[in-house]
Amino acid sequence: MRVSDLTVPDRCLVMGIVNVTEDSFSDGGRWLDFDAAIAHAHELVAAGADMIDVGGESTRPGATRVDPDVERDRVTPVIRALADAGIPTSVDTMRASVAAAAAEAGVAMINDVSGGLADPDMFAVMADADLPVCLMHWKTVRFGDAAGRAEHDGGVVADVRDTLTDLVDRALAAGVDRGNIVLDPGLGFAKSRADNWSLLHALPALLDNEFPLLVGASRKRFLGAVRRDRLPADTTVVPTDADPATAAVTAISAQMGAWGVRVHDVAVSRDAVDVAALWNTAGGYRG
Ligand code: PMM
Repeated sequence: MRVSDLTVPDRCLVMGIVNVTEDSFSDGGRWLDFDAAIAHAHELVAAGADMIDVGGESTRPGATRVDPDVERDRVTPVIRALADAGIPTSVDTMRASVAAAAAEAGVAMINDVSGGLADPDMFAVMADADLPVCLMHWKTVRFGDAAGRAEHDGGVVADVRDTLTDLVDRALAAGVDRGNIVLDPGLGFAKSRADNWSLLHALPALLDNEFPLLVGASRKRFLGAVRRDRLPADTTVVPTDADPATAAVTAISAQMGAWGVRVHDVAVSRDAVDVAALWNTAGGYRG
């Protein structure tokens, strides 16, 4: 399996999210049960997902870390069942042991929000599995504390670029294949609202290298704030209210050449990437 095997020709890939967790920010507890997780994954594929990201540990601000065995036992049966059904998956984990078990279960990609830094064995497992890997930027003093704002010396865009370059170097040194690396700016991870918008504004600069880019903006607080900020202060805004803003980010990211988007509401983001693809080819009609 190579990144190119997952890449969708002529359009941005849509990765649907199935969090097999109790406490993820927008969907915690909904897909903890195996049957519910599988049914939801199938719904996402029917809605247009190209692959499914399966996570067993929440990274929401304030979340406590789950036991490694619990995390493994949440994700591996789901990955195995989806692999048996021919559905490509990624495993969203910061643990080398969980990534290795997921590889054993037939996962197609390892997605590590710590960029390989949270577990000293992660890069070796990535190299050994010989699978596509997503290395995400998360500058933090404490894994599990996405809310803690990090200082990004020299500006967040330069920091993300430099850090991602460093992660690539470490991964390559550990034996990860160059053709297996996907990068992710880590929207919402120890970043202020302004940081997130700066990174989206700078997407062309982040895309200006050889590695495919995954954008994970779905339902993040800075997108919820788009609507909340123009409504009366006492209006309740729930995470799903950010789905239209997420689709807008998807459309623009796709247009700029993002490799993929990681989203909860697959149908609207799939519409958005299809619109971008049709726009770019004049819908196949040339006048
Ligand atoms: N965000 C979350 C979890 N995993 N993985 C990647 N590669 N990029 C992300 O932005 C990302 C991620 C947190 O979102 P969730 O709790 O809503 O799943």
